[in-house]
Amino acid sequence: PRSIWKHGKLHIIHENLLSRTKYLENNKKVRKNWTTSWAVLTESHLSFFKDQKCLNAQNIKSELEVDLHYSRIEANSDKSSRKNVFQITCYPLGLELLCQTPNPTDSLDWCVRIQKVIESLPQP
Ligand code: I3P
Repeated sequence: PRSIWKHGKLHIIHENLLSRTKYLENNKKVRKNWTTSWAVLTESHLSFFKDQKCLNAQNIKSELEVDLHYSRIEANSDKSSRKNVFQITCYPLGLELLCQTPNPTDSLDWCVRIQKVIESLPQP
């Protein structure tokens, strides 16, 4: 998707494996389906790719892309029995995403970085 490119280059702030599931879609609760894929944080988006190799492709295609302009992050979530879960709410999509890492430090690291991106963007 074009939106994660800047001056023809993908400006990656952070990337790593990240587990995720949708919790709400179009403001409706959906059945959880946890998947682990390659997550990429840029200056405006959090995008998920099947694997790291996908980023080398000509027509780079993400599985899911969250516009952080209209998003909020919470470092904890009571919506899962799993550990190290944080939650991203994206208003235009009516989307709530739960994200998880095996390690608490990595989870907090994602949160801090994503929060910084959100704060750097103009808020509606
Ligand atoms: C769900 C699945 C999820 C689990 C969820 C279950 O069952 O086990 O992993 O969420 O718990 O309902 P199913 O596969 O039948 O959809 P967590 O792993 O986040 O706990 P929940 O009902 O408490 O949301």
